[in-house]
Amino acid sequence: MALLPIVLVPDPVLRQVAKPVETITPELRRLMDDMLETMYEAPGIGLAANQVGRLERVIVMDCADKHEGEEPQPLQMVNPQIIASSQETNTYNEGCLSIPEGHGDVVRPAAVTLRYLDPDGQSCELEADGLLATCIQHEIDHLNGILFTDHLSKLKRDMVLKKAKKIARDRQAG
Ligand code: K1U
Ligand code: ZN
Repeated sequence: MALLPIVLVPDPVLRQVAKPVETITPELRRLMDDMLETMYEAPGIGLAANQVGRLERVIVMDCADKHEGEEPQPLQMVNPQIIASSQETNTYNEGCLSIPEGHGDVVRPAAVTLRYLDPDGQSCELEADGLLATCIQHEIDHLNGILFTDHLSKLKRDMVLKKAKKIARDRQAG
């Protein structure tokens, strides 16, 4: 497995819409394994293909609470689709591995039902709530070229992105 570079704002790939996967190949499975390794190393709880410069509709996640001693719960999803969302909402202070040091309160449906293919091409359905539901929606937003900052007020969005872009520039300058 390999660590992949994580793309930072304002890279245009973060604003592109990823394309549905037609065939799950060994190369795509390798990509998802590399994404999981990259996510764990970051560290993060989710990662979408756009964030490693790829435009296939794949996401990976692990929302297990390690501080509570939970076992790892890695998820690799191909062509994820939300098929139902709750009326009830939840607010979570989200971060993003592509927006260095950026955080903001985002309101989203508290629970979602998701359909996706697993790495073996099996069709799966998952009902999620809590942090997993938030993370799923954040990652599917990435596949649609949407960042969590798009859900914030203009004032907060501009502040978060200005700071993140400066950090990204400084990191690139070494
Ligand atoms: O997609 C991403 O940018 C990853 C992002 C996912 C996410 C975080 C919070 C709410 C929704 C989605 C992250 O993983 S940011 C880092 C993070 O949240 C974290 C890092 C270490 C331990 C626990 C959480
Ligand atoms: Zn993100």
